[in-house]
Amino acid sequence: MVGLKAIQTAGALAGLVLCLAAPGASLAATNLGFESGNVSGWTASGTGAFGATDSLGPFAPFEGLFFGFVEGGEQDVYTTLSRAFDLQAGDEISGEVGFRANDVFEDGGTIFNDDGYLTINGLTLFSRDVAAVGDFGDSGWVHFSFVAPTAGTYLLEIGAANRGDGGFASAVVLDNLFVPTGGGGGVGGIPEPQSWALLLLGFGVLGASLRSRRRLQLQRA
Ligand SMILES: [Ca+2]
Ligand SMILES: [Ca+2]
Repeated sequence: MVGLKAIQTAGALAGLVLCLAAPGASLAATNLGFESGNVSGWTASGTGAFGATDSLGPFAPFEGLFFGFVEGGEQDVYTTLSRAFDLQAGDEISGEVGFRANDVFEDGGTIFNDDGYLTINGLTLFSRDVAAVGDFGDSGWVHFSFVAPTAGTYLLEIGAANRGDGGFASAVVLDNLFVPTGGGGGVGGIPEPQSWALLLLGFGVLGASLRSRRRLQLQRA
């Protein structure tokens, strides 16, 4: 009887461990490289175009079949895509970003110096404008990386804006984003399907163990 009880206790503990481990389990964030063919998991703002594409001006995917992009819309308003990640101190985010100028710096005395950026928590890791890449020029894919100085939530954002008018929108492109395993929760992260499965498995093991213990107690009575 002692042996059986020990096994039941072990089962209950295993179930409990699974329960506790599930919500914070190390699960990778999905669609970091836009391979879903859309911006699932990302948040957009602004008045210009955004999305996942297989081609934009001179850009082809750095990785896979798709990459993300934002284009300027209304003059001086950034179109953005952003996403939050929970990181531990020392975790490193990296990826490829680029700027495609679809305008000229100056025409007839008017300046159309469209620009774009990539930031993490407001820190600029990439910034280009038409002046930097030339009329209808581009930066090519540029590698970036960021090491979290402390544990916390970090917001990665790309943005692009039209200058001088709202036409000939330039773009910022993003691909091959890498976030350390476990950074997928984001702000108020909802457990992903695998996480729920683990959670239910945990409850199941715990429940089965309690049921068999109850049966034993009934038999003894
Ligand atoms: Ca990709
Ligand atoms: Ca423009």
